[in-house]
Amino acid sequence: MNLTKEQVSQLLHEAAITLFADSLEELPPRQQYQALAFVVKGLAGPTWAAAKHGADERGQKQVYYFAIEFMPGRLLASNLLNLGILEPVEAGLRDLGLDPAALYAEETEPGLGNGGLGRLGSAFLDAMAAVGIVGNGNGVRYDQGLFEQRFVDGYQVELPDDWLRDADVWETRKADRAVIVRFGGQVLLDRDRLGQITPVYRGAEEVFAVPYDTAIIGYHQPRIDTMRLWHAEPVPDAPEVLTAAARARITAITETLYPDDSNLAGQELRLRQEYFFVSAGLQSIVAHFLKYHKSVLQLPKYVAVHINDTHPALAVAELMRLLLDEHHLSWESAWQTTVATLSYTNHTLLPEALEQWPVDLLAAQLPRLWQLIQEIDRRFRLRYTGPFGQLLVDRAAPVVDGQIKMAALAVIGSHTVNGVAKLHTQLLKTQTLKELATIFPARFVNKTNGITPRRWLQLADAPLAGLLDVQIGPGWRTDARDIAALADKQDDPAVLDALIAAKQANKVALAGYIQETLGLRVSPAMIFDVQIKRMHAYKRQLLHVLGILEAYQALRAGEKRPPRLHIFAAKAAPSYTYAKDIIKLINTVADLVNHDPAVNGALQVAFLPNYNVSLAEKIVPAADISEQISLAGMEASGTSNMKLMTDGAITLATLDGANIEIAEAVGTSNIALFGMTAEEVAARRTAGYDPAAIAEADPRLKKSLGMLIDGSLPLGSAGHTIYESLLVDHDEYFVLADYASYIHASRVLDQLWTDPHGWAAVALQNIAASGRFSADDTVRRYAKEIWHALPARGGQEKWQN
Ligand code: 6GP
Repeated sequence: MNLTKEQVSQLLHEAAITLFADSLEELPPRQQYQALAFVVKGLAGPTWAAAKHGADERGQKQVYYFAIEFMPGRLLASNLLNLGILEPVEAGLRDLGLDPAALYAEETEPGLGNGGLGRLGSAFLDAMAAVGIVGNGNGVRYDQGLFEQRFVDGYQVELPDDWLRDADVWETRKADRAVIVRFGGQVLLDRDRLGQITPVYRGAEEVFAVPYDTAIIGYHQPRIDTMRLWHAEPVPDAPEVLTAAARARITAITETLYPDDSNLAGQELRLRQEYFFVSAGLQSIVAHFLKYHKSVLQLPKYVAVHINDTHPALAVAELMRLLLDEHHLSWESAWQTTVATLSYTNHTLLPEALEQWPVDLLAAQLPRLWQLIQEIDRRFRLRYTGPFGQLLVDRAAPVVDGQIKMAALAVIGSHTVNGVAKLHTQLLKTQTLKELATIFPARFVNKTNGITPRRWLQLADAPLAGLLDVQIGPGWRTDARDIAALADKQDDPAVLDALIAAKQANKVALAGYIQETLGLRVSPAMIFDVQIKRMHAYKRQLLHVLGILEAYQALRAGEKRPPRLHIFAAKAAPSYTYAKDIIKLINTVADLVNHDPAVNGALQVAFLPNYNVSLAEKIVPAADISEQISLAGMEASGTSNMKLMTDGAITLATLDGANIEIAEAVGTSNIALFGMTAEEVAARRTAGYDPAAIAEADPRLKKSLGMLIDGSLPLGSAGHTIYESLLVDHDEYFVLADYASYIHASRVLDQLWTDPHGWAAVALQNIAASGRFSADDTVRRYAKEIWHALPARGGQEKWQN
């Protein structure tokens, strides 16, 4: 798209008048941001409108990505970049005396997810648009995003995230496309004389599902995809007047992300959320499809629906319902059509995250779906008990012991199932979903995750992006695989110096942010050692803390070590008290080391509050070390590992998730690996393990653990809880088992740091090897091998003015 800075100025002034009846100069920064976003939305509008019909008219297959979470991050800069107008707009803003970065920072990030799952969904939407796949997100428009995190006395405090307070400029409410979703009541099956069955609903609760659409602009592409999020409202003009309680029950569906499901009411709400966006999405897809095609039998030829983790797995039964009840297909044709349309990705091996619903709950909320799930279960058992035996089929079936197993439903109702890293897919096939993989071996494939280099490199890391342009030309901006060309420069001292300078610039910026946020003065000359991800026992932030306490003791004993700043950012789920105890621990350790003159300048800890996409954009480019230290066999893939590598951090990692493929890509001499493999962990679990003996044998470790309970760290009950989890409750996540090799690997990095060019050469190899983790490639593989929706010209068409 062509735009001059003069046009930018004119459009902005007009928008200020239109929106706020005030001149641009008079507006507060928040409104200046809104005016700019409004201009950008307008610029994208015609292409978006054309794209909506284009795909249908060309008969191009569309992908619908169903996910209960999306984390798009701030959109303004990303949209400008993708439209190809970042430079003129920034120049125009500067001419007007406005700071582009300050305006971008005015945007409220939609925190409609908890972490990796939601961020991956958004990266995939961005990537699909970039490679020319007609992609649509389908999710939930929560009134409140994930909580805003603050620390009070070192403890996490959760504040509501009222992200819509100032309205979201990017979304468009499409009230005319609303559909009705039904819950509860009774369903009777009416059979007419020809044997056709029609369900009759009595006393069902009707919910109005209103879509809000956001444009997903493809990088330098002439077309735009859509993220559609559904909002729950009472049906307007309904014949019955609803009580306040009935209205509240409806609006609760899209009020908050992830209600506390430790009680039945929370579980019920979660189930209602899941069905709500699945039913609304599928109803609107089928209705739209039939505007262009005659028969629903053609659905799989033109539509792929992807189930992102099990939260949308009810899609299997809901699509059956639509095909049977509303389009009157036979069971066999409906089933064939359903399976050929759906595919499923699993994102976790954690047992507590594998969803199951009590039959009573589901049957009460979704009586018609319960009938269909029973029939799916009955036919599954009938078909496979002969060949595979009762025992195996009982383990694989969707309905077992009064519970409905969503992963089983998803696998049975999909044509393809994938894990998100090689190891993860392997573990799915051999452990978690072993029985289903025995029955459907050909269904299981791997698709390792990816990240978008546009956000993490082009936007977040301008110094490195500029360096790449100079050293290898700008081709990498369209095809991340081109970054590989950087590998040849590893012996060029000028390139290594430039790389060090680029990293330094990012570290200076982050140091400023740390000072501003925590009041902590840090030196950009330190090693920036980063762990950013959800707070969870399996991710082992605790191991990192024990490493800090080891260094603390070493420094106090007079050892010399390169100065290191440990940076954490993480939210703990509000009801996960153990994770919250670890937050308290990190903040308390930070307090100790940051105030001890004996180590000051050599060891510091910064725990930045309120981790989200925007904060990650500040931290990732400034990282020297990327801590990926989960217990092997527990992290499905990880994606912060990929982002940090792309921006030139060296990975300190266990052989878990995608770390294994990162090691393959970069070579084992360019990554610091440590710890047990997944197989060794499994063997150790069986053999038994004595953490107390390990602690006893290592004086420093023993001292660190003692600090948890001897008053040197004022931790309250958190210290005892953590101490006992490690030494009394058998250290479920094998923190102590991997401790010695973790310290060793970390010390190897200390050694490397003393040789700046040696360090930079390793960082350079990491950047050069990161191209294969581009989400563009990942979605191309999904499109080719799962969705069968690769664009005809490989998505290589260029922007037309
Ligand atoms: C996460 C996995 O924990 C992470 O390893 C992976 O990189 C990410 O998904 C994207 O695939 N899983 C979730 O966030 C989750 O909620 C149900 O899984």
